[in-house]
Amino acid sequence: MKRELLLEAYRQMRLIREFEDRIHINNAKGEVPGFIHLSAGQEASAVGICMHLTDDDYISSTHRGHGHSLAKGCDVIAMMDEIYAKKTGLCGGKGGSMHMADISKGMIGANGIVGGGVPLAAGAALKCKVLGNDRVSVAFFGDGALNEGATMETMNLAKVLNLPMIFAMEDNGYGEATPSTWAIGGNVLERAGGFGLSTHRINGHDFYEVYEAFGKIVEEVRSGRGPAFMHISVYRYYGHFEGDSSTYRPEGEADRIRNERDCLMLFRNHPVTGQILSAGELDQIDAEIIDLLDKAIEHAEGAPAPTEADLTTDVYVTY
Ligand SMILES: Cc1ncc(C[n+]2csc(CCOP(=O)(O)OP(=O)(O)O)c2C)c(N)n1
Ligand SMILES: [Mg+2]
Repeated sequence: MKRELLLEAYRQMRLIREFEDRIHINNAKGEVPGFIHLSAGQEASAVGICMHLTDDDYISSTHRGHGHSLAKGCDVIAMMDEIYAKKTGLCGGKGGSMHMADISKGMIGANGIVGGGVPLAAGAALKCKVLGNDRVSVAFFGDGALNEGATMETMNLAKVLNLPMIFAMEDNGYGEATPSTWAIGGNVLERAGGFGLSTHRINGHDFYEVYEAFGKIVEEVRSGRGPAFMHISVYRYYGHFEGDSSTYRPEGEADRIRNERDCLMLFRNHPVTGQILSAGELDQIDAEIIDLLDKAIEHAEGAPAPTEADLTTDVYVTY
C-alpha cells in the first residue's frame, strides 16, 4: 500500500471513531434525537472494504450504519445534520441515524429492518449484471441478520443469478443481547458454502487483513465468478443502542477487547505502518478529525429543521 492510501485508511477509521464518540457524548446529554446504534470498534471492516469500491459500486447497510456510510464517502456534515434531524441533512432530516442513504455515492441505504438491506443489495447487483459492467454490490449485515430468512433466500438467489455481490457479515458477538455463538446453529462458512458462495473468514480488527482479503475477493467477483461471503469478526464498544446498560456482556469484556484488539491501535502499532508513516503524521490526522467533528456538531446544532411543506416532498421517487 502506498503512503497516501495508508494515511487515507487511518483518516477514515479515525473519522468514524470520532463521529461515533461525539454522538455517544451528545446523546447522553439529551442533544441527539431519535434512536442511535453506534459502530465504534468495527471501523476496519467498513474501511478495509469500502476503500476498494468506487461511487459506482453499491453498498447496503444496517441499523448500525454510520461507519459504512462514512467509509463509502457520504458527507460528514450532511450526515451529522441528518442525525440531528435537520433540513440540511443527507436525507433532508427525514431519515435520521437508521435511514442514511446517498445514491450518488452508491450508498443505497441503512436499514432498520434486520436483514432488510441484504435483498436490496442483490437488486443493485442484478442491475450491475444486466448492464454488463464490472460493478459490484456489498451487503453489510450482522450476525443476527444471518438467521433472517431474507438473508438466506438472497444467498440462494445470488448464486442462482450469479450476481456480482459480496455478503459482508459483521459478527460483533451479539444480536441485541443474544450472543452470536448461542444464536447461530452450525458453522457459518459451511452454511454460506452450502448455498454455493465462496467463503472467507476474516479478522475484522485488523485493517490490513480486511483490505488484503477483500481486494482479492472483489477482483474475483468483478470478473464474474459469482457471489462471495465474508465472516468478519468485530466487536462493538458501546451498547446495542445508546442507553443500553449492556448487562448481558461479561464485566470488562468491552475494555479488554479495546485494549487488546482495537483496530486503530493495531494499525498504529503495525510494523508496516511504523516503517512508512510517523506517529506525528497520525497525530496530525487525529487533530484534523477533531476539528472536523467540532464543525459538524456546530453545523448540526445551528441548522434549520425541516418545514411543514417538506412533509409532502420525497414521498414518491421517479425512476
Ligand atoms: C426483522 C427485524 N427483527 C427484529 C428487529 C429488532 N432488532 C433490531 S437490531 C436487532 C439485532 C441485530 O443484530 P445483528 O444483526 O447482529 O446486528 P448488530 O446490532 O449486532 O449490529 C434486532 C433483533 C428488527 N429491527 N427487525
Ligand atoms: Mg451483531
